[in-house]
Amino acid sequence: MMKSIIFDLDGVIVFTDMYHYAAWKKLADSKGIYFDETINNRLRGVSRMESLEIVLEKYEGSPLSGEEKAALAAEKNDCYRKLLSGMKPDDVSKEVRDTLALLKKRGHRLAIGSSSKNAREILDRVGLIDFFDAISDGNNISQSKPHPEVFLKAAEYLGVCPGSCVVVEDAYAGIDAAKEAGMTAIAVGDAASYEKADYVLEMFSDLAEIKMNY
Ligand code: B16
Ligand code: MG
Repeated sequence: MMKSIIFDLDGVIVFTDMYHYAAWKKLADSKGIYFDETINNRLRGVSRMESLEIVLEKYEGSPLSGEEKAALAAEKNDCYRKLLSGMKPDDVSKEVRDTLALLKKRGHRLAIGSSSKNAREILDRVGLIDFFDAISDGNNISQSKPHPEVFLKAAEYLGVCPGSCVVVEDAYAGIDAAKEAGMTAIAVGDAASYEKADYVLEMFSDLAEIKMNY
């Protein structure tokens, strides 16, 4: 039996964190809120509204209502989506594309497990939407990483049990979510230093070297 592989999107397949940064920075600057790349790193894998709460830790104005917060999140998302509109197939590296193709050819089922509500749009723009057998994203979950829901839903959509899934993640919260779901956690990028990961990838293509049948 081949393991199913669930990929986080931002930071693993594509690198939209610079767009998230630009959009949050624009919003923060317009409201006089201090924001930098260190704060942006804390937003990795975190839902939009939870990200806003982190950004607002530096807000010094009068308390904001739920409606005002929703408006701020919408403003950030409008800006982010404008930046996404320039994405194209070249935004996925040859290495990532070739590795996904190889894993698929070997018979692995592939899924996305992303906190983003824009995941389908991104996958569509980079021409990968048909590559995945299931997509679980910010639109089908009520609790975001480190809660395991997004990965458990991906397994459910694939019709496989969680124990037969491996997760590829760049965020600590995502590694925690994978372990909580009872899945094998493979770390890339920022998560590579996290001791809870079962495997660490130096390069995305190393994924093809890990034994993933059982
Ligand atoms: P959206 P991932 C996450 O994607 C991003 O890492 C995180 O920075 C973002 O806040 C979250 O998606 C929600 O994104 O505003 O597009 O719904 O890493 O889980 O693929
Ligand atoms: Mg990520």
